[in-house]
Amino acid sequence: MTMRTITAFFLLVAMVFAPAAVRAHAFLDHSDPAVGSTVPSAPATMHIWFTQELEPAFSWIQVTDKSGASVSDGTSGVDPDNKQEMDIKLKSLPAGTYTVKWHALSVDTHTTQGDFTFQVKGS
Ligand SMILES: [Cu+2]
Repeated sequence: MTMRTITAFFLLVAMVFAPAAVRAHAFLDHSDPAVGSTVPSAPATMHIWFTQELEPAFSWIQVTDKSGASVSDGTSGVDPDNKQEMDIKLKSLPAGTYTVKWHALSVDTHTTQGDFTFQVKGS
């Protein structure tokens, strides 16, 4: 192959595979409680769903209160029955605002991360 043919070949390969790789990143799809929502009573578990399957060993989720202290009961991680879902069990939460931070390594080896808040209204 000539140099020009080789260059054209690699450009074609890049065009074919690049969009698929971008689509495959694990972004947050939705959560329960929902991103930015106010819930009437404390949820026992925070569930978040992603657009791609995750690598359990390199993906994590944490929930903290206003002072930055963890409110997890110690159990969190990728759901063994659904690798697009991470769950974290929560202590009994008083009314307040809570921050959820997540870090995900998708099966395509790209990492993504983000955070959001939700509020517990209390009685
Ligand atoms: Cu990716």
